[in-house]
Amino acid sequence: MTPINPINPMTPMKTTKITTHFATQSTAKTAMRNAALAASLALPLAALAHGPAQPGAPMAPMHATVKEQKPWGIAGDKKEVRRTVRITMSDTMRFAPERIEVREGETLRLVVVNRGKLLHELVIGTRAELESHAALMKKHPGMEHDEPYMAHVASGRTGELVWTFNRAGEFEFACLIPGHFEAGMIGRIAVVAAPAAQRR
Ligand SMILES: [Cu+2]
Repeated sequence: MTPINPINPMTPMKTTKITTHFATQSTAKTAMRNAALAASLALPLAALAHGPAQPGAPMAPMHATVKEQKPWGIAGDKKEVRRTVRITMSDTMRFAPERIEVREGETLRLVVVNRGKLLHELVIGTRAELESHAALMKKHPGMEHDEPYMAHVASGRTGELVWTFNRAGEFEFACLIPGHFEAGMIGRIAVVAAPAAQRR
């Protein structure tokens, strides 16, 4: 409501308008600063979660089109696939096989079969990466994420991923659904160095 001017009740007081103007301006500035801060804080989480960080934020092509080199490899091209490895997942919280061996530079098609009644997933990474990701999923159970190095597979379904193991080393694959990782739903991937890169 507009305050009544006691001197002339027909003229609304001007002072209210001025203070409102200042208040609006400083609020807008603060909001902008907060938004910038929120955006910078959201980045590390968004990088992990890779869902749309904020509604209304521009949709960046975060996966499929962008191939990001990871310590455990890079998203593969289907036409580079020379070998398919089938891995089954079960409610006993185990993968079969539990260990696969890959040559450095090899692109694998991983066909991931869920024989259980629960949702399972296969996520490739280093032990450290998988552990921190599992901790994050425990904190945010509904967290949505999708990356070229993971496959979420519903009960009775089959998922697939194509990955190029262009870094030699010992890596792991795991189901990071809370409880499953802790129950030992972890497998191992040995990426054997290519002959040219091998030391004598
Ligand atoms: Cu699982």
